[in-house]
Amino acid sequence: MHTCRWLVIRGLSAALGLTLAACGDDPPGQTNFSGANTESGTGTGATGSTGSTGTDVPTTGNNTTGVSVGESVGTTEDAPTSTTAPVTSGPDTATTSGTTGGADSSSGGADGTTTGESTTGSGCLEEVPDPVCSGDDNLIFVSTPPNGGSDLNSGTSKQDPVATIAQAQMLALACPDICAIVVSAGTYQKTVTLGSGIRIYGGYTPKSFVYMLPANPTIIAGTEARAVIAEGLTLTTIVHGFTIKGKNFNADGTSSYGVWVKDVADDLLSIDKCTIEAGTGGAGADGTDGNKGADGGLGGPANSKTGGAGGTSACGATGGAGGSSGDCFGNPGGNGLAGGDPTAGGMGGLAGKSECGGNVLTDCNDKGAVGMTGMPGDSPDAGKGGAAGANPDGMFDANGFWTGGGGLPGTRGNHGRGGGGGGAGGADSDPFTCGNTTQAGGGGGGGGAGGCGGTEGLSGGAGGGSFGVVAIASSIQIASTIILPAKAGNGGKGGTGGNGGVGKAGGAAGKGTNGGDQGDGGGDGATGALGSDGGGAGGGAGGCGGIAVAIVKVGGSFVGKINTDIQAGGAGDPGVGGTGGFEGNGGNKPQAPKGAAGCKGKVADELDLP
Ligand SMILES: [Ca+2]
Ligand SMILES: [Ca+2]
Repeated sequence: MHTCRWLVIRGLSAALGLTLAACGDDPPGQTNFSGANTESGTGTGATGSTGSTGTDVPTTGNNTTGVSVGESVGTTEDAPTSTTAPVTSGPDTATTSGTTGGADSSSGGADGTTTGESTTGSGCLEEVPDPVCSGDDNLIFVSTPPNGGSDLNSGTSKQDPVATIAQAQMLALACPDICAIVVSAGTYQKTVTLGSGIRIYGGYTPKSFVYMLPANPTIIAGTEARAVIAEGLTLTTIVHGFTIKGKNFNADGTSSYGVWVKDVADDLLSIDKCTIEAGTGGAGADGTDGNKGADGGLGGPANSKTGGAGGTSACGATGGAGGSSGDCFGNPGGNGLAGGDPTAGGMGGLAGKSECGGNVLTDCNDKGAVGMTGMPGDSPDAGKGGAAGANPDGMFDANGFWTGGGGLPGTRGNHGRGGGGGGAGGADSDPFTCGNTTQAGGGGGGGGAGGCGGTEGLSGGAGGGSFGVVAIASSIQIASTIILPAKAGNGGKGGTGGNGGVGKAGGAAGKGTNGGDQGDGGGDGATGALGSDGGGAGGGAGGCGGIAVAIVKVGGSFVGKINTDIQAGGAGDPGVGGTGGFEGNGGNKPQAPKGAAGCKGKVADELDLP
């Protein structure tokens, strides 16, 4: 193997320390350098007691034992430090080679070969970056703050790790060939958006950066709906050795996605040795309840011969106007209306017959007839309950987010119909032989307005999905990874349908004019008729439960799997339908039907969606 080693040659003074890089196989020189290294190391070991670098001692010691890389640990680690700061590197060199190096450095004199044997027998790790063995070059280091990570650091050495994956990616992308990122154990509380060409590896021991995956859980904890985002990658991108935890949601039907991939072709993204724990989907929102319909207005009273006004209505379910009477006529009441709804009834009452003949013999002892009462409005039809959503799979929208199967709202109750106006009384006109008088009838009362229909209950929202990996228009590879969907959200309850408004009474009638003889004069008008109640609205359907799926392939995506273990999540329960509203605001009146229950979510290892 072609190894590079950084070697420090201690000259006459530490201040003039000279650093050389030696590459390849050069046994003679190497031995000498190594010897020099050990010597200078031991020599400065005394100086090493200056402290700050003292922490390196156990670290490097662990390294050596952990991965048993041996000699190159000391040399590789020392070099950059001594390069940047020759003076302070003295202790560093001393400590590392002093402790681990005693035996190692001597064996290390034989260079790569011996190093390989003294480790695992196969040299540096090849599956992942191995800074302990290969040095810090071309790597960006990440540790949690307790382990020394800070985004003010350079990130270019074990001793100088940055604290966030975002900062590490920025630094890695600035490297000439894009540095790989090595991340030590701990929880990184932030959703990661992968840059194109990023290779990021978890599973390293803090400080020493020995790779030991199971022992070093390295966690990316999502802080939004998606924990890891990969979109539009055009270079090979690798995520290795992480536990990826989707964020848990409780409400608003929010879905949780562990790894979300969009527009990544050609297997450019590989996910290796990860554990993907999806978060819980949020419960769907409850449907909004309908409102009670407005009550009708009372019919207006007649004013003597003038008919009363029909009751007013917010929805056009007005009462008919009462008929008015005048010289030798009486008008019928107007029809009540239902605001365009097909509610029947509410015709105005007929007017009373007038007695205005001019026959001096027969037209004296007569009187206008009483007006007829109008018809009350009929009961309107109730609204219908909302139908359930029929597609539990839901769908992905153009932005790549899932929405569950939605139910329908209920429908509005029909409006009641205004009562018909009362007919006016007939007038009476008598010839000169009996007074030559004309007396008007009474006006009819206005019909009461109908109640408005209740407004519909809206459907409950679908529960949020719980997704391990979602690939949209992509082709990716997953290897040696465990995927665990969680519980999807339950569907929201359908909204309750509103009650209908109350229909109101018609107005009082007017009396016919009378000169004193009860056998003569105008007829009385009729009262307005009662407006009918508004119908109750139907309840909204419940929302569908969310789905829990380990791998979703959208738009013909491909997800290659090697040694991938998929476990089952839990489907969201259907939301119940909302109850229907009552006609006329309750009592023993008819009730509109309830909305249907939502569909049950599903559980699947894999699901293809358009
Ligand atoms: Ca008459
Ligand atoms: Ca008369």
